[in-house]
Amino acid sequence: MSEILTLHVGGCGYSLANNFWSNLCREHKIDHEGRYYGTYDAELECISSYFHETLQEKFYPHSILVGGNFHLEETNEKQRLEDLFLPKKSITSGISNGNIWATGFLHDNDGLLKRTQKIIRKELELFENFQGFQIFHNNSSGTGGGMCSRLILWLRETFPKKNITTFSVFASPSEPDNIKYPYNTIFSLSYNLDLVNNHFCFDNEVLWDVAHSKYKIRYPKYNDLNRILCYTISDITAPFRFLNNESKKMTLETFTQSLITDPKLNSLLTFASSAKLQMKKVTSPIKNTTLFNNIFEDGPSVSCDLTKGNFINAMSIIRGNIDCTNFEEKLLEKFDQIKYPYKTQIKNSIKIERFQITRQKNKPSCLIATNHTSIINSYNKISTFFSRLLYRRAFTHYYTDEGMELDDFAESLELVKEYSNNYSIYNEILNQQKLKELK
Ligand SMILES: Nc1nc2c(ncn2[C@@H]2O[C@H](COP(=O)(O)OP(=O)(O)OP(=O)(O)O)[C@@H](O)[C@H]2O)c(=O)[nH]1
Ligand SMILES: [Mg+2]
Repeated sequence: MSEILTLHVGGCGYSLANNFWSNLCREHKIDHEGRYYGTYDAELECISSYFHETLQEKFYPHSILVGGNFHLEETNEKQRLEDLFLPKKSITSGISNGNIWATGFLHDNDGLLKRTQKIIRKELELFENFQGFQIFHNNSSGTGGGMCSRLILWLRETFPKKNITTFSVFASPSEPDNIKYPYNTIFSLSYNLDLVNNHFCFDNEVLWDVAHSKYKIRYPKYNDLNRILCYTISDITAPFRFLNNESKKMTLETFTQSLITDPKLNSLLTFASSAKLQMKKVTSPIKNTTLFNNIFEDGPSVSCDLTKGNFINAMSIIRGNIDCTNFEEKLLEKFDQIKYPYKTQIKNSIKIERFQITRQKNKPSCLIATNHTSIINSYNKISTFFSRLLYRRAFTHYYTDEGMELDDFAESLELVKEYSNNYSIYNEILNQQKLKELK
Protein backbone atom coordinates (compact mmCIF):
# COMPACT_ATOMS: atom_id res chain seq x y z
CA MET A 1 0.00 0.00 0.00
CA SER A 2 1.38 3.39 -0.94
CA GLU A 3 -1.52 5.64 -1.60
CA ILE A 4 -1.69 8.75 -3.76
CA LEU A 5 -4.49 11.27 -3.28
CA THR A 6 -5.65 13.11 -6.38
CA LEU A 7 -7.27 16.53 -6.03
CA HIS A 8 -9.27 18.00 -8.90
CA VAL A 9 -9.62 21.72 -8.40
CA GLY A 10 -11.84 24.16 -10.32
CA GLY A 11 -13.94 23.64 -13.45
CA CYS A 12 -11.04 22.36 -15.53
CA GLY A 13 -9.75 20.05 -12.79
CA TYR A 14 -13.20 18.55 -12.36
CA SER A 15 -13.63 17.92 -16.08
CA LEU A 16 -10.23 16.25 -16.16
CA ALA A 17 -11.36 13.94 -13.34
CA ASN A 18 -14.03 12.65 -15.65
CA ASN A 19 -11.58 11.54 -18.34
CA PHE A 20 -8.80 10.52 -16.01
CA TRP A 21 -10.91 8.25 -13.82
CA SER A 22 -12.73 6.77 -16.82
CA ASN A 23 -9.29 5.76 -18.14
CA LEU A 24 -8.17 4.32 -14.82
CA CYS A 25 -11.39 2.37 -14.40
CA ARG A 26 -11.00 0.93 -17.89
CA GLU A 27 -7.37 -0.02 -17.33
CA HIS A 28 -8.02 -1.62 -13.92
CA LYS A 29 -11.40 -3.10 -14.98
CA ILE A 30 -13.58 -1.33 -12.44
CA ASP A 31 -17.22 -0.83 -13.40
CA HIS A 32 -19.33 2.23 -12.55
CA GLU A 33 -20.44 0.67 -9.29
CA GLY A 34 -16.85 0.14 -8.23
CA ARG A 35 -16.81 -3.63 -8.89
CA TYR A 36 -13.81 -5.36 -10.40
CA TYR A 37 -14.68 -7.32 -13.55
CA GLY A 38 -11.19 -8.24 -14.82
CA THR A 39 -9.23 -11.47 -14.79
CA TYR A 40 -5.62 -10.38 -14.92
CA ASP A 41 -3.58 -10.13 -11.67
CA ALA A 42 -1.64 -7.10 -12.90
CA GLU A 43 -4.83 -5.04 -12.85
CA LEU A 44 -5.12 -5.41 -9.08
CA GLU A 45 -1.51 -5.71 -7.94
CA CYS A 46 -0.95 -2.00 -7.33
CA ILE A 47 -4.53 -0.75 -7.47
CA SER A 48 -4.33 0.50 -3.88
CA SER A 49 -2.19 3.44 -5.03
CA TYR A 50 -5.26 5.02 -6.62
CA PHE A 51 -8.30 3.09 -5.32
CA HIS A 52 -9.63 2.33 -1.88
CA GLU A 53 -11.18 -1.12 -1.44
CA THR A 54 -14.21 -1.32 0.84
CA LEU A 55 -15.26 -4.32 2.95
CA GLN A 56 -17.87 -5.03 0.28
CA GLU A 57 -15.02 -5.47 -2.24
CA LYS A 58 -15.83 -2.27 -4.07
CA PHE A 59 -13.20 0.13 -5.30
CA TYR A 60 -13.42 3.91 -4.97
CA PRO A 61 -10.98 6.52 -6.24
CA HIS A 62 -8.59 8.16 -3.79
CA SER A 63 -9.75 11.46 -5.05
CA ILE A 64 -11.44 14.69 -4.05
CA LEU A 65 -13.27 17.06 -6.37
CA VAL A 66 -13.11 20.71 -5.37
CA GLY A 67 -14.60 23.56 -7.30
CA GLY A 68 -16.73 26.63 -7.47
CA ASN A 69 -19.07 25.97 -10.32
CA PHE A 70 -18.84 23.04 -12.66
CA HIS A 71 -19.57 23.24 -16.34
CA LEU A 72 -19.67 19.58 -17.21
CA GLU A 73 -22.28 18.54 -19.73
CA GLU A 74 -24.91 16.09 -18.56
CA THR A 75 -23.45 12.97 -20.09
CA ASN A 76 -23.37 9.30 -19.26
CA GLU A 77 -19.77 9.77 -18.27
CA LYS A 78 -20.68 12.42 -15.74
CA GLN A 79 -23.24 10.07 -14.24
CA ARG A 80 -20.65 7.32 -14.21
CA LEU A 81 -18.21 9.55 -12.40
CA GLU A 82 -20.76 10.64 -9.83
CA ASP A 83 -21.72 7.03 -9.19
CA LEU A 84 -18.11 6.18 -8.59
CA PHE A 85 -17.30 9.04 -6.25
CA LEU A 86 -18.85 8.99 -2.86
CA PRO A 87 -20.95 12.19 -2.82
CA LYS A 88 -19.12 13.52 0.24
CA LYS A 89 -15.91 13.69 -1.77
CA SER A 90 -17.24 16.25 -4.18
CA ILE A 91 -17.10 19.72 -2.63
CA THR A 92 -18.69 22.68 -4.36
CA SER A 93 -19.46 26.20 -3.33
CA GLY A 94 -21.80 27.09 -6.17
CA ILE A 95 -19.85 30.34 -6.48
CA SER A 96 -17.31 31.05 -9.20
CA ASN A 97 -14.23 33.10 -8.37
CA GLY A 98 -14.85 34.90 -11.65
CA ASN A 99 -11.47 34.09 -13.19
CA ILE A 100 -9.73 36.29 -10.65
CA TRP A 101 -6.79 34.69 -8.88
CA ALA A 102 -6.99 37.16 -5.98
CA THR A 103 -10.59 36.19 -5.14
CA GLY A 104 -9.72 32.51 -4.93
CA PHE A 105 -6.49 33.11 -3.04
CA LEU A 106 -7.59 35.73 -0.54
CA HIS A 107 -11.22 34.87 0.18
CA ASP A 108 -12.41 31.48 1.23
CA ASN A 109 -15.75 31.74 -0.55
CA ASP A 110 -18.37 29.59 1.10
CA GLY A 111 -15.66 28.00 3.25
CA LEU A 112 -14.50 25.96 0.26
CA LEU A 113 -10.89 25.79 1.42
CA LYS A 114 -11.78 24.88 5.01
CA ARG A 115 -14.13 22.14 3.87
CA THR A 116 -11.48 20.81 1.50
CA GLN A 117 -8.85 20.71 4.25
CA LYS A 118 -11.24 18.81 6.49
CA ILE A 119 -12.06 16.22 3.88
CA ILE A 120 -8.39 15.75 2.94
CA ARG A 121 -7.52 15.00 6.56
CA LYS A 122 -10.42 12.55 6.75
CA GLU A 123 -9.39 10.80 3.53
CA LEU A 124 -5.80 10.47 4.76
CA GLU A 125 -7.03 8.56 7.83
CA LEU A 126 -7.87 5.67 5.50
CA PHE A 127 -4.31 5.42 4.21
CA GLU A 128 -1.57 3.15 5.48
CA ASN A 129 1.43 4.52 3.64
CA PHE A 130 0.49 7.81 2.06
CA GLN A 131 2.91 9.03 -0.66
CA GLY A 132 1.60 12.38 -1.75
CA PHE A 133 -0.80 14.46 -3.81
CA GLN A 134 -1.46 14.80 -7.53
CA ILE A 135 -3.35 17.97 -8.37
CA PHE A 136 -5.29 18.52 -11.59
CA HIS A 137 -6.15 22.14 -12.28
CA ASN A 138 -5.99 25.09 -14.62
CA ASN A 139 -3.55 27.60 -13.19
CA SER A 140 -5.06 30.56 -15.03
CA SER A 141 -8.28 31.05 -13.10
CA GLY A 142 -9.88 31.98 -9.80
CA THR A 143 -10.45 28.54 -8.31
CA GLY A 144 -7.95 26.30 -10.16
CA GLY A 145 -5.47 29.20 -9.94
CA GLY A 146 -6.02 31.28 -6.79
CA MET A 147 -7.80 28.89 -4.47
CA CYS A 148 -5.53 26.04 -5.58
CA SER A 149 -2.40 28.10 -4.79
CA ARG A 150 -3.78 28.62 -1.30
CA LEU A 151 -4.46 24.92 -1.01
CA ILE A 152 -0.94 24.02 -2.16
CA LEU A 153 0.47 26.45 0.39
CA TRP A 154 -1.50 24.70 3.11
CA LEU A 155 -0.53 21.22 1.86
CA ARG A 156 3.16 22.12 1.88
CA GLU A 157 2.95 23.54 5.41
CA THR A 158 0.87 20.68 6.76
CA PHE A 159 2.60 17.78 4.99
CA PRO A 160 6.13 19.09 4.45
CA LYS A 161 7.61 15.70 3.55
CA LYS A 162 4.91 14.54 1.14
CA ASN A 163 5.30 14.72 -2.60
CA ILE A 164 3.13 17.21 -4.50
CA THR A 165 2.75 16.86 -8.26
CA THR A 166 0.67 19.26 -10.31
CA PHE A 167 -0.84 18.62 -13.72
CA SER A 168 -1.28 22.25 -14.70
CA VAL A 169 -3.23 23.37 -17.74
CA PHE A 170 -2.28 26.76 -19.19
CA ALA A 171 -5.07 28.80 -20.75
CA SER A 172 -4.50 29.89 -24.30
CA PRO A 173 -4.45 33.53 -25.43
CA SER A 174 -7.16 32.76 -27.96
CA GLU A 175 -9.70 31.84 -25.29
CA PRO A 176 -11.90 34.91 -25.18
CA ASP A 177 -13.29 34.62 -21.66
CA ASN A 178 -9.96 34.73 -19.89
CA ILE A 179 -8.23 37.97 -20.83
CA LYS A 180 -6.77 38.15 -17.34
CA TYR A 181 -4.97 34.82 -17.77
CA PRO A 182 -1.40 36.29 -17.79
CA TYR A 183 -1.96 37.73 -14.31
CA ASN A 184 -3.60 34.57 -12.99
CA THR A 185 -0.93 32.30 -14.45
CA ILE A 186 2.05 34.28 -13.16
CA PHE A 187 0.50 34.56 -9.68
CA SER A 188 -0.08 30.80 -9.64
CA LEU A 189 3.42 30.04 -10.90
CA SER A 190 5.02 32.38 -8.38
CA TYR A 191 3.49 30.33 -5.56
CA ASN A 192 3.38 26.84 -6.90
CA LEU A 193 6.79 26.39 -8.52
CA ASP A 194 8.46 26.85 -5.19
CA LEU A 195 6.13 24.51 -3.31
CA VAL A 196 5.56 21.48 -5.54
CA ASN A 197 7.95 18.67 -6.42
CA ASN A 198 6.91 18.08 -10.04
CA HIS A 199 5.09 20.63 -12.16
CA PHE A 200 3.76 19.05 -15.37
CA CYS A 201 2.79 21.71 -17.91
CA PHE A 202 0.13 21.39 -20.61
CA ASP A 203 -0.83 24.14 -22.95
CA ASN A 204 -4.47 24.38 -24.09
CA GLU A 205 -3.32 25.90 -27.36
CA VAL A 206 -1.06 22.91 -28.10
CA LEU A 207 -3.86 20.50 -27.18
CA TRP A 208 -6.25 22.39 -29.42
CA ASP A 209 -3.79 22.14 -32.34
CA VAL A 210 -3.31 18.41 -31.85
CA ALA A 211 -7.08 17.85 -31.66
CA HIS A 212 -7.63 19.95 -34.76
CA SER A 213 -4.77 18.89 -37.01
CA LYS A 214 -4.09 15.32 -35.87
CA TYR A 215 -7.44 14.06 -34.62
CA LYS A 216 -9.16 16.06 -37.40
CA ILE A 217 -11.76 17.59 -35.09
CA ARG A 218 -12.89 20.76 -36.79
CA TYR A 219 -13.93 22.66 -33.67
CA PRO A 220 -12.36 20.89 -30.70
CA LYS A 221 -14.19 21.25 -27.38
CA TYR A 222 -12.71 20.98 -23.90
CA ASN A 223 -13.78 17.37 -23.73
CA ASP A 224 -11.65 16.61 -26.82
CA LEU A 225 -8.64 18.34 -25.28
CA ASN A 226 -9.20 16.51 -22.01
CA ARG A 227 -9.32 13.15 -23.74
CA ILE A 228 -5.89 13.76 -25.30
CA LEU A 229 -4.48 15.20 -22.10
CA CYS A 230 -5.72 12.33 -19.94
CA TYR A 231 -4.20 9.75 -22.30
CA THR A 232 -0.90 11.38 -21.43
CA ILE A 233 -1.62 11.55 -17.71
CA SER A 234 -2.69 7.89 -17.70
CA ASP A 235 0.73 7.01 -19.08
CA ILE A 236 2.53 9.25 -16.59
CA THR A 237 0.73 7.50 -13.73
CA ALA A 238 1.25 3.96 -15.08
CA PRO A 239 4.50 3.43 -13.10
CA PHE A 240 2.58 4.01 -9.85
CA ARG A 241 -0.29 1.70 -10.83
CA PHE A 242 1.45 -1.28 -12.41
CA LEU A 243 4.62 -3.27 -11.85
CA ASN A 244 7.15 -2.73 -14.61
CA ASN A 245 8.83 -5.47 -16.62
CA GLU A 246 11.25 -6.03 -13.77
CA SER A 247 8.31 -6.38 -11.35
CA LYS A 248 9.10 -3.08 -9.67
CA LYS A 249 6.67 -0.34 -8.72
CA MET A 250 7.73 3.26 -8.80
CA THR A 251 6.96 5.70 -6.00
CA LEU A 252 6.35 9.41 -6.39
CA GLU A 253 9.72 9.93 -4.76
CA THR A 254 11.72 7.71 -7.12
CA PHE A 255 9.87 9.23 -10.07
CA THR A 256 10.85 12.71 -8.92
CA GLN A 257 14.45 11.66 -8.33
CA SER A 258 14.65 10.40 -11.92
CA LEU A 259 13.48 13.66 -13.44
CA ILE A 260 14.35 16.45 -11.03
CA THR A 261 17.98 16.85 -10.10
CA ASP A 262 17.53 20.32 -8.62
CA PRO A 263 14.25 21.29 -6.88
CA LYS A 264 14.53 24.74 -8.48
CA LEU A 265 14.28 23.11 -11.91
CA ASN A 266 11.05 21.20 -11.45
CA SER A 267 8.94 21.88 -14.56
CA LEU A 268 8.24 18.97 -16.86
CA LEU A 269 6.88 18.57 -20.37
CA THR A 270 5.85 15.48 -22.27
CA PHE A 271 5.87 13.94 -25.72
CA ALA A 272 3.14 11.39 -26.31
CA SER A 273 3.08 8.89 -29.15
CA SER A 274 1.10 10.46 -31.90
CA ALA A 275 -2.64 10.88 -32.06
CA LYS A 276 -2.50 9.24 -35.48
CA LEU A 277 -1.45 6.04 -33.82
CA GLN A 278 -4.24 6.23 -31.27
CA MET A 279 -6.86 6.68 -33.96
CA LYS A 280 -5.62 3.81 -36.07
CA LYS A 281 -7.83 0.71 -36.11
CA VAL A 282 -5.58 -2.06 -34.92
CA THR A 283 -5.83 -5.25 -36.88
CA SER A 284 -2.27 -6.45 -36.44
CA PRO A 285 0.24 -5.61 -33.69
CA ILE A 286 1.80 -2.17 -34.05
CA LYS A 287 5.49 -2.44 -34.85
CA ASN A 288 7.97 -0.68 -32.63
CA THR A 289 9.35 1.20 -35.63
CA THR A 290 5.90 2.77 -36.08
CA LEU A 291 5.93 3.73 -32.43
CA PHE A 292 9.40 5.33 -32.64
CA ASN A 293 8.48 7.25 -35.75
CA ASN A 294 5.45 8.67 -34.01
CA ILE A 295 6.90 9.73 -30.70
CA PHE A 296 7.79 13.28 -31.61
CA GLU A 297 5.20 13.89 -34.28
CA ASP A 298 2.72 15.86 -32.17
CA GLY A 299 5.42 17.96 -30.49
CA PRO A 300 5.84 18.75 -26.79
CA SER A 301 2.97 19.49 -24.40
CA VAL A 302 3.79 23.21 -24.26
CA SER A 303 4.84 25.45 -27.10
CA CYS A 304 8.59 25.94 -26.91
CA ASP A 305 11.58 25.77 -29.19
CA LEU A 306 13.43 22.60 -28.19
CA THR A 307 16.33 23.25 -30.51
CA LYS A 308 17.42 26.17 -28.34
CA GLY A 309 17.47 24.26 -25.09
CA ASN A 310 18.88 21.10 -23.55
CA PHE A 311 17.46 17.96 -22.05
CA ILE A 312 18.23 17.65 -18.36
CA ASN A 313 16.51 14.32 -17.67
CA ALA A 314 14.00 12.14 -19.48
CA MET A 315 11.89 9.10 -18.76
CA SER A 316 10.30 6.95 -21.40
CA ILE A 317 7.17 5.04 -20.42
CA ILE A 318 6.37 2.28 -22.91
CA ARG A 319 3.14 0.36 -22.67
CA GLY A 320 2.13 -2.76 -24.54
CA ASN A 321 3.68 -5.86 -25.90
CA ILE A 322 6.26 -4.50 -28.30
CA ASP A 323 9.79 -5.45 -29.12
CA CYS A 324 12.03 -3.04 -27.25
CA THR A 325 15.38 -4.39 -28.40
CA ASN A 326 17.79 -1.50 -28.84
CA PHE A 327 15.05 0.93 -27.86
CA GLU A 328 17.51 3.25 -26.20
CA GLU A 329 19.80 3.42 -29.27
CA LYS A 330 16.86 3.99 -31.58
CA LEU A 331 15.49 6.68 -29.34
CA LEU A 332 18.84 8.44 -29.23
CA GLU A 333 19.06 8.21 -33.00
CA LYS A 334 15.64 9.81 -33.19
CA PHE A 335 16.67 12.61 -30.81
CA ASP A 336 19.67 13.22 -33.03
CA GLN A 337 17.82 12.97 -36.33
CA ILE A 338 15.32 15.61 -35.46
CA LYS A 339 18.06 17.78 -34.05
CA TYR A 340 16.84 17.82 -30.48
CA PRO A 341 20.31 18.43 -29.18
CA TYR A 342 22.62 16.73 -26.86
CA LYS A 343 22.65 13.09 -27.70
CA THR A 344 25.47 12.18 -25.33
CA GLN A 345 23.96 14.02 -22.44
CA ILE A 346 20.52 12.50 -22.74
CA LYS A 347 22.15 9.06 -22.96
CA ASN A 348 23.28 9.43 -19.36
CA SER A 349 19.97 10.59 -18.06
CA ILE A 350 17.23 8.69 -19.87
CA LYS A 351 15.28 6.09 -17.93
CA ILE A 352 13.11 3.52 -19.66
CA GLU A 353 10.09 1.95 -17.98
CA ARG A 354 8.02 -0.80 -19.63
CA PHE A 355 4.53 -2.05 -18.81
CA GLN A 356 2.34 -4.77 -20.32
CA ILE A 357 -1.07 -3.20 -19.72
CA THR A 358 -2.09 -0.67 -22.36
CA ARG A 359 -4.52 2.22 -22.19
CA GLN A 360 -6.67 0.76 -24.91
CA LYS A 361 -6.79 -2.83 -26.04
CA ASN A 362 -3.94 -3.72 -28.41
CA LYS A 363 -2.75 -0.13 -28.62
CA PRO A 364 0.81 0.27 -27.41
CA SER A 365 1.89 3.74 -26.47
CA CYS A 366 5.04 5.56 -25.60
CA LEU A 367 5.38 8.66 -23.53
CA ILE A 368 8.46 10.72 -22.84
CA ALA A 369 8.37 12.88 -19.73
CA THR A 370 11.27 15.28 -19.71
CA ASN A 371 12.87 18.13 -17.88
CA HIS A 372 13.99 20.41 -20.69
CA THR A 373 15.44 23.89 -20.36
CA SER A 374 13.29 25.27 -23.18
CA ILE A 375 10.23 25.10 -20.89
CA ILE A 376 11.10 28.67 -19.97
CA ASN A 377 10.10 29.87 -23.47
CA SER A 378 6.56 29.36 -22.36
CA TYR A 379 7.02 31.12 -18.99
CA ASN A 380 8.82 34.01 -20.67
CA LYS A 381 5.97 34.44 -23.14
CA ILE A 382 3.41 34.74 -20.34
CA SER A 383 5.72 37.05 -18.38
CA THR A 384 5.86 39.36 -21.40
CA PHE A 385 2.05 39.48 -21.66
CA PHE A 386 1.91 40.11 -17.92
CA SER A 387 4.34 43.03 -18.15
CA ARG A 388 2.40 44.57 -21.03
CA LEU A 389 -0.87 44.43 -19.11
CA LEU A 390 0.75 45.74 -15.95
CA TYR A 391 2.43 48.61 -17.79
CA ARG A 392 -1.02 49.83 -18.82
CA ARG A 393 -2.46 48.95 -15.39
CA ALA A 394 -5.02 46.98 -17.37
CA PHE A 395 -7.51 45.03 -15.24
CA THR A 396 -5.41 45.56 -12.10
CA HIS A 397 -8.48 46.87 -10.23
CA TYR A 398 -10.00 43.38 -10.27
CA TYR A 399 -7.11 42.35 -8.02
CA THR A 400 -6.58 45.48 -5.95
CA ASP A 401 -10.31 45.58 -5.16
CA GLU A 402 -9.86 42.14 -3.62
CA GLY A 403 -6.98 43.30 -1.43
CA MET A 404 -3.84 42.82 -3.51
CA GLU A 405 -1.31 45.62 -3.88
CA LEU A 406 0.42 46.71 -7.08
CA ASP A 407 3.73 45.70 -5.48
CA ASP A 408 2.46 42.11 -5.36
CA PHE A 409 2.28 42.12 -9.16
CA ALA A 410 5.90 43.12 -9.55
CA GLU A 411 7.02 40.69 -6.87
CA SER A 412 5.28 37.71 -8.51
CA LEU A 413 6.74 38.58 -11.88
CA GLU A 414 10.19 38.83 -10.34
CA LEU A 415 9.86 35.39 -8.74
CA VAL A 416 8.90 33.74 -12.03
CA LYS A 417 11.72 35.54 -13.83
CA GLU A 418 14.16 34.34 -11.19
CA TYR A 419 12.91 30.80 -11.65
CA SER A 420 13.34 31.05 -15.44
CA ASN A 421 16.79 32.42 -14.86
CA ASN A 422 17.76 29.24 -12.97
CA TYR A 423 16.92 27.30 -16.12
CA SER A 424 18.87 29.77 -18.31
CA ILE A 425 21.95 29.40 -16.13
CA TYR A 426 21.71 25.63 -16.26
CA ASN A 427 21.21 25.74 -20.01
CA GLU A 428 24.38 27.76 -20.36
CA ILE A 429 26.32 25.22 -18.27
CA LEU A 430 25.07 22.42 -20.53
CA ASN A 431 26.00 24.40 -23.64
CA GLN A 432 29.52 24.84 -22.29
CA GLN A 433 29.78 21.10 -21.59
CA LYS A 434 28.58 20.38 -25.11
CA LEU A 435 31.19 22.70 -26.59
CA LYS A 436 33.93 21.03 -24.53
CA GLU A 437 32.83 17.62 -25.79
CA LEU A 438 32.85 18.75 -29.40
CA LYS A 439 36.42 20.07 -29.13
N1 LIG B 1 -8.22 21.66 -21.17
C1 LIG B 1 -9.25 22.22 -20.52
N2 LIG B 1 -9.23 23.50 -20.15
C2 LIG B 1 -10.29 24.00 -19.47
C3 LIG B 1 -11.42 23.22 -19.16
N3 LIG B 1 -12.31 24.00 -18.50
C4 LIG B 1 -11.75 25.21 -18.38
N4 LIG B 1 -10.52 25.20 -18.96
C5 LIG B 1 -9.53 26.31 -18.98
O1 LIG B 1 -9.48 26.79 -17.65
C6 LIG B 1 -9.68 28.20 -17.62
C7 LIG B 1 -10.38 28.54 -16.36
O2 LIG B 1 -11.63 27.91 -16.31
P1 LIG B 1 -12.13 27.06 -15.06
O3 LIG B 1 -11.30 25.86 -14.84
O4 LIG B 1 -13.58 26.85 -15.27
O5 LIG B 1 -11.92 28.07 -13.86
P2 LIG B 1 -12.10 27.73 -12.33
O6 LIG B 1 -10.87 27.04 -11.86
O7 LIG B 1 -13.39 27.02 -12.11
O8 LIG B 1 -12.09 29.15 -11.66
P3 LIG B 1 -13.27 30.23 -11.57
O9 LIG B 1 -14.28 29.92 -12.63
O10 LIG B 1 -12.59 31.53 -11.73
O11 LIG B 1 -13.84 30.07 -10.18
C8 LIG B 1 -10.40 28.50 -18.92
O12 LIG B 1 -10.12 29.78 -19.40
C9 LIG B 1 -9.84 27.47 -19.85
O13 LIG B 1 -8.58 27.92 -20.33
C10 LIG B 1 -11.43 21.87 -19.57
O14 LIG B 1 -12.37 21.10 -19.35
N5 LIG B 1 -10.32 21.43 -20.24
MG1 LIG C 1 -15.13 27.94 -13.07
